[in-house]
Amino acid sequence: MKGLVIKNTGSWYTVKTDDDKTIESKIKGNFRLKGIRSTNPVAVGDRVDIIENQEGTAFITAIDDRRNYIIRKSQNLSKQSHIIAANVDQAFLIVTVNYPHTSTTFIDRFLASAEAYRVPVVLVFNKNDVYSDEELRYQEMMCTLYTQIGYKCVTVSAATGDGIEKLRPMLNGKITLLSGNSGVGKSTLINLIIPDANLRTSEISDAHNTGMHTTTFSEMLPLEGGGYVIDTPGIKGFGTFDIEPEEVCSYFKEIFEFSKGCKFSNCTHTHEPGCAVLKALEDHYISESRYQSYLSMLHDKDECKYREAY
Ligand SMILES: Nc1nc2c(ncn2[C@@H]2O[C@H](COP(=O)(O)OP(=O)(O)OP(=O)(O)O)[C@@H](O)[C@H]2O)c(=O)[nH]1
Ligand SMILES: [Mg+2]
Ligand SMILES: [Zn+2]
Repeated sequence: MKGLVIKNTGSWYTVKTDDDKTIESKIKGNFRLKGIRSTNPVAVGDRVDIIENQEGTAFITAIDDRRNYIIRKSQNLSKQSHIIAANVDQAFLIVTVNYPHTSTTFIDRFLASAEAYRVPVVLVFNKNDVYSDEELRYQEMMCTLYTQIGYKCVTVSAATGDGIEKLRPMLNGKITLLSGNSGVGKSTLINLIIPDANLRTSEISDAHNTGMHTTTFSEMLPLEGGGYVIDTPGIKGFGTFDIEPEEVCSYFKEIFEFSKGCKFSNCTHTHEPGCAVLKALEDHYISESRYQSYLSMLHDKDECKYREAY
């Protein structure tokens, strides 16, 4: 029997079968996935084969090839990865300019990893009901920056419902992953879009201005008009990226465009003469924050080399 993994809590996976039954399942045997050392061999969004057993549960016996996946590398040296979800049509990155503050480095790292796996991203700026004029101006600046690069940006408030109607048509019939830092309002937004989802939410900490990691497992929720949204645990950071320096640039859309004009084909856009990226940065066609994020990802590779040497 075939089905879709809609929830994963520890070693149990909730599978929705093609004839619309929901069965708690466990993995049978060892799945070896090419090249990925993952803490979860099966992820929410995976299409799987299952065999039912006498206890009313089932064994997962095979996984279909993935169209794509969103992965988070662990921050420690184990180099283990966690697959947040597989086979998604798009991701909504929920961003808050404050309560908690989402950094541009975090946004850019998310966008770069989504580019790497070819998942389109929409930036959803939430909590616009609580901001000062200054914070709203900053939010607008961010929207302008990312719109110019080519990302769709939407401003909403899950508290007042402002802007939510803009999200609905974008969700219809698609599998959409919601991601972002803890406390930005992912679960609150889903509760608003799917009233009987009843997802747990909790206030952010006053002392640290960060979320409490309320959602601990990814979960796929069906939309009335077809499609799914996936609620995910808040992420702090992405750990390091182990990608070749020449490759980093291709995950920053606008930097990549300018890099075509560089004098040297192996230009790292840091010091080389005739670098079209540095020129564009100087002329403010590339933003300082995006360039800093680019440098931080180039640097990841150095860190990895450094670590491997010891
Ligand atoms: N003022 C205001 N508060 C909001 C808004 N959206 C969410 N919140 C509040 O922010 C807090 C965190 O919301 P959650 O939905 O739990 O955040 P989350 O992103 O799911 O967090 P994790 O599950 O920890 O990743 C809750 O107290 C929500 O009520 C909003 O638009 N405006
Ligand atoms: Mg949550
Ligand atoms: Zn260059």
